[in-house]
Amino acid sequence: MKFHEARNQITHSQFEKSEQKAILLITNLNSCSILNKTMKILGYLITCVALLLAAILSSCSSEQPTLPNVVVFLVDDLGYMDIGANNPDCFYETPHIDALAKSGMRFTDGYAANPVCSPTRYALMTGKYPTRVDATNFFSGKRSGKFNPAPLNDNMPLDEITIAQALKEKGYATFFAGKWHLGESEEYYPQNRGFDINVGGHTRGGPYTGNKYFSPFENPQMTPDSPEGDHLPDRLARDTAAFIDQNKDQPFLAYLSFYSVHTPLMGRPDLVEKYEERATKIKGPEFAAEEQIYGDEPRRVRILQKHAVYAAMVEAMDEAVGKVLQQLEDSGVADNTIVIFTSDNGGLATSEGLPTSNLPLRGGKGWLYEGGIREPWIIRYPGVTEAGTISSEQISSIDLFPTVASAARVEVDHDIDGIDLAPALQGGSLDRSSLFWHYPHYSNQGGIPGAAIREGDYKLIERFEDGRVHLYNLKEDIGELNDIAAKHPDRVAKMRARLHDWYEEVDAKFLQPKDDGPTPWLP
Ligand SMILES: [Ca+2]
Repeated sequence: MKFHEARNQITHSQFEKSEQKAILLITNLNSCSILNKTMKILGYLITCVALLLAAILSSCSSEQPTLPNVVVFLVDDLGYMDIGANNPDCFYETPHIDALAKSGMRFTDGYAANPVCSPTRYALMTGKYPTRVDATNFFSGKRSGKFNPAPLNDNMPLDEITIAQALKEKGYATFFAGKWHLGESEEYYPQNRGFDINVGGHTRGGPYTGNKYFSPFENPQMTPDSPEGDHLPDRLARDTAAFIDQNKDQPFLAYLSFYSVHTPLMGRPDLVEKYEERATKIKGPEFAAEEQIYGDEPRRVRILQKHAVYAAMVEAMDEAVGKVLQQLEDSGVADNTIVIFTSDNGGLATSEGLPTSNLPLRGGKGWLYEGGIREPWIIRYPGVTEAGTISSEQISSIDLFPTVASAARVEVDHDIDGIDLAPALQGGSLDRSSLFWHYPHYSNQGGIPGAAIREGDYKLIERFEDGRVHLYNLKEDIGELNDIAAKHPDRVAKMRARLHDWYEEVDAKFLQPKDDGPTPWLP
């Protein structure tokens, strides 16, 4: 606000009155003592200045737009191809998520920071690569193979600044519901990491207490428990909706982190029945063979979506998303609320019931192939995103913190890895050359210990047992079936060098020898 603009906002009558009185004073100067007159003139001038200052202040506050609310939907283990918006042939119905995509921006090349859970959740909370704190596997996954895994830090360190803390300091009301999986004891739980309210977030990575997805939930952080017959995604959505309505008159952050659609595979009976019937009409081979890290046998991978229970879980989650989105409308805050929808890792395709297919993406949860890391990413930012737009910018979980912080006008004065997505949300491109993944672990799903770097259309995967690399052109080969490393030695050398520089930058750790065992490869 410029000085003259503020001055113009002083009402004419206020100015005229002051000016008239000043003129009157000047013409009467002769009849009073000089001191007296000077004091009176000064008094009127002070009045003018005070009016001007008041105008500046009031115009500043009226010009300042309200801080936007933020709603984040994080779905556990939801694959890129599990929503209709990304997959027109999707077996599962996701009308509310698809409608959200139509009203905002959908990203085709959005990623999770890691192929499994806790590291991605750490990245979403902090804006940093999980490797910086050795949070490189789900907490506390320490499975070994030919070698021992890299050391794992299985708590989100207490000195990290979470997006909830950053917004809370800005005056936001902050709410968390669902799965947390970022620490083993209460000091690490959401209520101690920036959230005013925590419904159900604790140390476990799934709904493993009580009747699991159906009440009683017996979740130690969810009181009171639900009446019998309640379904977990619906309970979490109702609590989120209630929080939104109670806080509609002030800025808020609502982080709904579904336990769905993670195992145990349990669906609402009416939905299971619906999809069982539909599954009978789906023909074709359901499974194929994938390479794996354990033994010499190939691993089974699902290549056809037709799992009725999983489908029921996806649809119930979508219904819960719809309930929260409807509350934004009913509370009159939809036009000032940023909605973000994403997942923490790829769809589960190679273990624990093999419930979904990520085809044409290779692999799934626990793998560095696209099936393990490419995610649904939708952002609706009223006034910024254009409805129904699609962006192919490469984005990652690390970008949530800076994007939300920037929207909430929070100054970020500590180092993070993510970038503000605002240019992409406005339809432009991002200033980013590389994205990195680092997974020095033997996944429960058969995935290999390794790392990956993506630059433009190219993705390089480096294996940690023996240092082998693979290069794929994702534009021509999204299924990563055609390794072109041998044809592009220069590109391989450059991407590998940048990956190795990044290892140094984030102090990456690698596989360890077993007692008296062979020494693993090191970069
Ligand atoms: Ca997960």
